[in-house]
Amino acid sequence: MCVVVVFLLSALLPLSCSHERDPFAWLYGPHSLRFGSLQADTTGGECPDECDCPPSFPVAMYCDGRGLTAMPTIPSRMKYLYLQNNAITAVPDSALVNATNLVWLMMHYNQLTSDAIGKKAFQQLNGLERLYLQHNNLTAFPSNLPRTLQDLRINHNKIEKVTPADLEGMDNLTILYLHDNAVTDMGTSLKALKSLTLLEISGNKLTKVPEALPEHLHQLYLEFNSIDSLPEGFLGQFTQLQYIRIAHNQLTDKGIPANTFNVTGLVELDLSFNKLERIPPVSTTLQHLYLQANQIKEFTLGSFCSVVDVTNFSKLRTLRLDGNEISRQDIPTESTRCLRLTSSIEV
Ligand SMILES: *[C@@H]1O[C@H](CO)[C@@H](O)[C@H](O)[C@H]1NC(C)=O
Ligand SMILES: *[C@@H]1O[C@H](CO)[C@@H](O)[C@H](O)[C@H]1NC(C)=O
Ligand SMILES: *[C@@H]1O[C@H](CO)[C@@H](O)[C@H](O)[C@H]1NC(C)=O
Ligand SMILES: *[C@@H]1O[C@H](CO)[C@@H](O)[C@H](O)[C@H]1NC(C)=O
Ligand SMILES: CC(=O)N[C@H]1CO[C@H](CO)[C@@H](O)[C@@H]1O
Repeated sequence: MCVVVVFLLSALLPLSCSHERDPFAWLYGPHSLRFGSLQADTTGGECPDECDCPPSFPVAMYCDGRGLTAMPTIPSRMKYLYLQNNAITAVPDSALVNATNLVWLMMHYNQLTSDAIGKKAFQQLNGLERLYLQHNNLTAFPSNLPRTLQDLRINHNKIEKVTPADLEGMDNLTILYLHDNAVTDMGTSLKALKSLTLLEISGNKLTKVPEALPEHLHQLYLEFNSIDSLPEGFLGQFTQLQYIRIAHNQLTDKGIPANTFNVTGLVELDLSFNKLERIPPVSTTLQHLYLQANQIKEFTLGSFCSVVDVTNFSKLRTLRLDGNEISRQDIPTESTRCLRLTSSIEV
């Protein structure tokens, strides 16, 4: 169908038209890119042979999944650069010098090591908002990352340490994916991230909750670490936290200060696969509570409701208690007055 349309249109158009920027570029499939590139925008340099630069979207360059082992040359007009799924090993200081207009830089699934990234490689990218470096072989944060970043994904690497200098001044960073690294300590490095709403730091080697967490977090994911206790007043510092997951850690009752989770605003709390022996008190506003695979021996209705009447009842919808040391008989019948919205309690 498309082929017929293109054929008819080109037959009807005067020849001179084809010297202009091609108005029908959007009709060509990906296989026609070579043809399209005859009229391609070459502002700031030619498209390298190993990449595609669609004439219909002249500020994007697609070099993903082509077995590249080195950085291509990058025309300076490019804003969106796709380099993922290659075997690129290095980003020398000179590799991005002309790419100062980049807004997105996708480099996930490559073979980057920290030693092979120039100290100033990313420094001049003054408008960069998204940087994807996940699934590489990095052992440290690259130096001098642009402070303009909003979304930084550096998960699935081998990073052991995060320092304040790595993240300082990233006032607009809202998303940070750091999971599946080997981080043992972050010091106060997260403190400066005043816009951060999502912190994913599961699958590291943390033994405690990072200090100075940003107060505007909405989502905090700390699963698969070795955290055995939580700081006093831990959730009081957040004004907008809705989702917190601390599953697969070493939490014990002793490590959780009284009323830690009795805070309004929280929607989901995941404490599964820990070593809890009792149900911690939670706010009546909580909606989803995961406690499976702990060592809970008793069903304490008071953990959900301290009083029960027409207006005071738990808003809990999901309650998982399977894989503990209680059975259905341990749940008193009056629970239904408190847990009115809970569709089923899994034990
Ligand atoms: C940067 O641009 C200059 C001038 O156009 C060019 O000579 C050089 O090869 C470019 N460098 C890279 C790494 O693209
Ligand atoms: C990156 O790590 C993988 C898996 O650990 C390894 O096979 C590969 O050789 C490493 N690449 C470099 C460049 O170090
Ligand atoms: C953050 O965003 C604001 C508004 O777009 C901008 O003025 C400011 O320069 C940005 N800050 C950084 C560190 O890029
Ligand atoms: C939670 O805290 C409120 C006061 O902020 C208190 O009235 C309520 O009893 C507490 N809930 C539980 C289950 O301890
Ligand atoms: C203990 C408790 O939560 N009591 C509340 C019951 O509901 C009334 C009306 O909404 C509140 O004023 C009480 O604080």
